[in-house]
Amino acid sequence: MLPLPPGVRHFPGFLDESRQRALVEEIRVVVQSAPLFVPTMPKTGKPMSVRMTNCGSLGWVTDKEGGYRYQLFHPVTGEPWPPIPESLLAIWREASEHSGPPEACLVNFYSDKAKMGLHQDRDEQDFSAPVVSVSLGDSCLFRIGSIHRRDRTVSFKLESGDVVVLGGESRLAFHGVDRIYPSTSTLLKNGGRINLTMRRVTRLSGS
Ligand SMILES: O=C(O)CCC(=O)C(=O)O
Ligand SMILES: [Mn+2]
Repeated sequence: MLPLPPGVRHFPGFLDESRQRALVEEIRVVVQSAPLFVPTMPKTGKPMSVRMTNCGSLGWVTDKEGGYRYQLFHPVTGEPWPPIPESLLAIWREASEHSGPPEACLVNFYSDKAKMGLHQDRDEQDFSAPVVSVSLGDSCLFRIGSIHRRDRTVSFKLESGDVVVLGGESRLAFHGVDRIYPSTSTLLKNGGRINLTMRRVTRLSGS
């Protein structure tokens, strides 16, 4: 495989099985109060193939009218997002090398056919903090390039328990998920993949 772009760190098996199982239970609790919703693309209103929700003080949402944004409340229930579970905050502390805590954790659920097109994470005000992403359940093919959409990309598999950090030069790198490999994990009873993406949104005061 080609080397990873500078600023991308991949930690295969960062979470052992018992940490993965505990995390799935915590995400179930999050989803009970903040149900998965179908995000839609700005302007066209085309539904994305993933379903999503959030935890944290801010949550990332998108719809036809409002486009990509962070907001304080769930777009369907109108309720504030539930807090980020302590076990996820611990992963951030272990992997981010950043002093401030994450403010948002996007929860993406991929069924067998879901994918995510090449995009940048750039709706945050603070790009000094990395994006820390956790994979649970079925494996996927992840792709990442540079800050220019047309540059060469490298692809690699993400498996359950893997953590990826996008920081430094790659904080704004284009990335996406090309496919899910169904039935490659038994972690989730009904299959599929969960991705948890933690981000800082606002600048830390004093920095
Ligand atoms: O599912 C993944 O591994 C990536 C998700 C992602 O890039 C995002 O939600 O912005
Ligand atoms: Mn992303």
